[in-house]
Amino acid sequence: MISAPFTVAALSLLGSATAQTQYTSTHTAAVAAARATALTLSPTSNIAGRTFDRFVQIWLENVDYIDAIADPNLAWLATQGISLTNYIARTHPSQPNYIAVAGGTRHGITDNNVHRLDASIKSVVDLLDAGAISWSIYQEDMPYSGFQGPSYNSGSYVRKHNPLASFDSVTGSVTRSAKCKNFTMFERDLANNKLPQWMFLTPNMDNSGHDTSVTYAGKWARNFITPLLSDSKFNIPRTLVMLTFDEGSYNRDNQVYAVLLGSAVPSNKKGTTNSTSYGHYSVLKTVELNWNLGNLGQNDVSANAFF
Ligand SMILES: *[C@@H]1O[C@H](CO)[C@@H](O)[C@H](O)[C@H]1NC(C)=O
Ligand SMILES: *[C@H]1O[C@@H](CO)[C@H](O)[C@@H](O)[C@@H]1NC(C)=O
Repeated sequence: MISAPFTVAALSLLGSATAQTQYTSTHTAAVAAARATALTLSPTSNIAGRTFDRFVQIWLENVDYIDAIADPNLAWLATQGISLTNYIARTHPSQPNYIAVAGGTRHGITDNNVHRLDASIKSVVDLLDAGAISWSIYQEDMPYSGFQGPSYNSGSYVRKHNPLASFDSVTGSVTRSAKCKNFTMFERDLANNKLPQWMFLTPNMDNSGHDTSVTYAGKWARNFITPLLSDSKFNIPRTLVMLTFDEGSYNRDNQVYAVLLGSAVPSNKKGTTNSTSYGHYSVLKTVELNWNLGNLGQNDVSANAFF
């Protein structure tokens, strides 16, 4: 179970009393020390879902639907799955969209600043844990599992794009923090056949398109996802992958590209479109119905599910 050197010091560093006051230093020595002790967990499970047995979200940044679907690589990916042509992001700027998909509401957050949501506030991982569905998030360029700082590596990792970092119910838990990992751990978990049933991937600020362009993000997404779709350790039977954007530009209606990929998409649905009204709360609702997890009592309750 425990795949990293694990000491009592690591436990106390992440104890709930010190949630979000430890593990934030980006100084070289502090990072090296934390890397050596931070608990990392790679749980797996095998609970059959109604429509899929594995769910993977990959979020890109800040492009309107019409510009994303005009990109050749994103357009090609759309032909490999079901394109949701009426998917509206929740709000602007980035962070409340990530909070929304994890929490079923923005919890009043309207900016990209560091926020801490009280430990009593639940997120999707409370539902997953109660249902014994293994989960992990993978944040590219995060220095080690459970890092809580606002950014790292000259801002290529940012907390505002981390869906769970604002929830004290996650950061105050040693075992939950140990499942907030980086892309090194994604590659390792993939190679070791240790990917969970639910995962969320955030590419870094270049690969997500935030600091680059839709062309850059489209190339990255196609190059990253295509080999995964033919990897039997990733695209296991009944795998659903959703590629989307956190938000559009400020100039339009916040409609974003959203495509469903993976082995859970029936072959006769590949290359089709679906114009049902969806958004970030639909993602929660879909996962809740799939594994019969109940709900968070927020906007997830009334959202349309994908299936
Ligand atoms: C990713 O996280 C692991 C586990 O904490 C750590 O050992 C590794 O050095 C990190 N990778 C990078 C590139 O920072
Ligand atoms: C989208 O369309 C609606 C209405 O026809 C169906 O009920 C959904 O099952 C369908 N969903 C997907 C992912 O294609």
